[in-house]
Amino acid sequence: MRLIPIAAVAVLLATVASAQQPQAPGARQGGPGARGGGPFPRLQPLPVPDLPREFDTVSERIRVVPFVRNLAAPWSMAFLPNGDMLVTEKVGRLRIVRNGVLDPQPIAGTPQVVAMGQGGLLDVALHPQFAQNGLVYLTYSKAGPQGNTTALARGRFDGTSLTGVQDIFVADAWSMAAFHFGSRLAFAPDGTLFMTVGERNDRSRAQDTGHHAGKVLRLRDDGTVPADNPFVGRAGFRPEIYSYGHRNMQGLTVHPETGEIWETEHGPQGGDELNLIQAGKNYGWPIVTFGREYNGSLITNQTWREGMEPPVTIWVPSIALSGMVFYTGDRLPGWKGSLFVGGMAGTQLHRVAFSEGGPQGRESILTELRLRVRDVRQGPDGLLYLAIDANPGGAILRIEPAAAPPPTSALR
Ligand SMILES: [Ca+2]
Repeated sequence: MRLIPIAAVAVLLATVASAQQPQAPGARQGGPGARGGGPFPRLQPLPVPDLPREFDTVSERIRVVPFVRNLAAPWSMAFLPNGDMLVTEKVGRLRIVRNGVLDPQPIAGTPQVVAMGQGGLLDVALHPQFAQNGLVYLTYSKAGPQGNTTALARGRFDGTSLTGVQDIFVADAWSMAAFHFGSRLAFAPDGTLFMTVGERNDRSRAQDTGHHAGKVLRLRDDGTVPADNPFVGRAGFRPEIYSYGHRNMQGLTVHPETGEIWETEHGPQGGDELNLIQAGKNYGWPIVTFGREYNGSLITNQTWREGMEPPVTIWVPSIALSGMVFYTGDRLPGWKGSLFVGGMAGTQLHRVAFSEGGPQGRESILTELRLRVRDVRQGPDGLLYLAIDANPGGAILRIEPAAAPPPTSALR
């Protein structure tokens, strides 16, 4: 087990990029045994283990403990100031875990969601002054005359139920199908709220700045537009847009020291991206990508273009990146400063280690468990919590330190 140096990843990228130029010798459209159509098949996920298990990783020996069971497709987690945890279930319920025990009764007052395909009740975030105002933010798939879209609702949590829940932003990202909703939330240090909206599996929308699909949005805490957004007042741009050219962004987090906005998004077959989000930038989809169509054919032969922001790093094949967090705790000191991101189809927790110069290496963790990791968050106890996407059988796992980490050799 070793950390894959980023330099090696860059070589891999170059290899992949050249392989994606004109068809390699022997490569064919279809061919014997080719099935075409859907994504390349993966091994079936396994059930969440009943008992704690220990694993060696590069910098930590860890114990993985089942924390909460019997959830239906948990999508996101948020820790309350008292240590209790809110959990969204994609099927449309908001749950609460008090002192490690799941309340059998869902929290009342949540919006009616379209629980279909990739849609449902999605992210949950607390207002930065939650302790004073009790405000909880939820993203969800909302039905309307034009099909469904991604909406942001806000309500006040009184410890038992949500009251006064109302939509404070409804994205103009309508579709009759139930694909690519986004929609992660993250509050920036200045109190503005970032929200991702996927391109609804209609890739032409990602470059069309006349609506919200395929965009990272920046809102005030009441859902209105901050006056200093990059495209305010510019013709042809929705004023909520902060960056564009995105596909389906399933992870979003704010760096705890720099305040930078980091985002993950799903490529098609290959080309999952980690992006550093900057105001007004174009992130390229579908003009540039490291991914291919699910039948293996090219989407574009360009992986980079002047004026478009390249990803910080990519995953080929895709692992279906999900929620993420920069680890800042003291309980797992070897992981301090690393970015952790879930992998769903790739059934893993993925670590991106950083040094002063930037991302330094990557490591796949918990592949042995073969679980779809939908979200990862740091608890107030300095431990990591993983939401495992299964229905039935969804769960929250906790990662604790075990014994000393194994000896590792220096990277070459
Ligand atoms: Ca991109």
